[in-house]
Amino acid sequence: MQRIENTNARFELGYWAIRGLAQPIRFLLAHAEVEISEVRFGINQDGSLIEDESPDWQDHKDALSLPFANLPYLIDLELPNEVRMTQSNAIMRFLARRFDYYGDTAIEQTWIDLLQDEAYDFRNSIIETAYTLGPEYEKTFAEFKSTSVPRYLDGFEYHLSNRKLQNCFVGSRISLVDFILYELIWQVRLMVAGSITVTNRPTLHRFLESFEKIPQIAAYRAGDDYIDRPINSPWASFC
Ligand SMILES: N[C@@H](CCC(=O)N[C@@H](CS)C(=O)NCC(=O)O)C(=O)O
Repeated sequence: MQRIENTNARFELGYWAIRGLAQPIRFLLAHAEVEISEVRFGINQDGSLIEDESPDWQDHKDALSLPFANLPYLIDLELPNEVRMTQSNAIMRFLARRFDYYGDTAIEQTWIDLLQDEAYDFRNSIIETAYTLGPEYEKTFAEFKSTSVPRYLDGFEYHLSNRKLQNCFVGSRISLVDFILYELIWQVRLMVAGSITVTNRPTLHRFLESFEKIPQIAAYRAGDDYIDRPINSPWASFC
C-alpha cells in the first residue's frame, strides 16, 4: 500500500494504483482544487509493484469501517462518521452536489444521470474486453471494435455535435459526466488505434483536447501524483 499524504486534505480516496474507476473522481477533485490524500493498493510505498495485489487490500479493508467495503472508497476527513462511502457513481454524484458539477436545472440533471449510466454501460464493455486473458482476447477485442466502439462513440459524437457548446456534454459548463466521458474516450483512443481522429470523430477529438487545456486539469496531469498508466490492472490484456 502506498499513502500519498496531504496535510490539508479534506478527503481520503482509496483505490488500486491504477486509473480505473477512480480516475474521474481524481479529475473532479483536481478541477475543484480540493486537496486529498490517496491510499493506493497493489504497490509498495516506494512505488514498486506487489505481485499478489489482493491481500494488500483484503488486509486493510475491515479496518476502514466502510458500510459497503469496495474500491474506490471516499472518506470525508472532516466528517468521517457521516461520509465513508463506496460506489464510484455515487461518489461522483456526492462530489458533484458538494462542488457544483450537477447541472443547473432538473432537465440538465436528468441528462447527466442518463449519460452517467450510458458511460457505465460503455465502461463495462471496455473492461470485459481489457480483462479477457489469453488467446480469447483477440476475438473479444475484434467484437468490441466492430460493435461497442461504434455504438457508444457514435452516440457520444452525435450527442455532442448537435450541441451549441461542444466542450461539455450537458448544459453550459463542466459537469460530472465530462470527467467520466473524458476518461473513457481517452482510454478507447489508446485501446483502438484510429478510433478517434480529427476526421472520423471530430467533436470527440476536440472535446479531449479542450478538456486537457483546462488549467486545473493541465496542472494535475503535469503533477507527480497523476497516473498516466496503467489504466487497468497491470495483468490485464490492455493496461
Ligand atoms: N460498482 C462498483 C464496482 C467496484 C469494483 O468492482 N471495484 C473493484 C476495482 S475496479 C475492486 O477491486 N473492488 C474491491 C473488492 O471487490 O473488494 C463501483 O462502481 O465502484
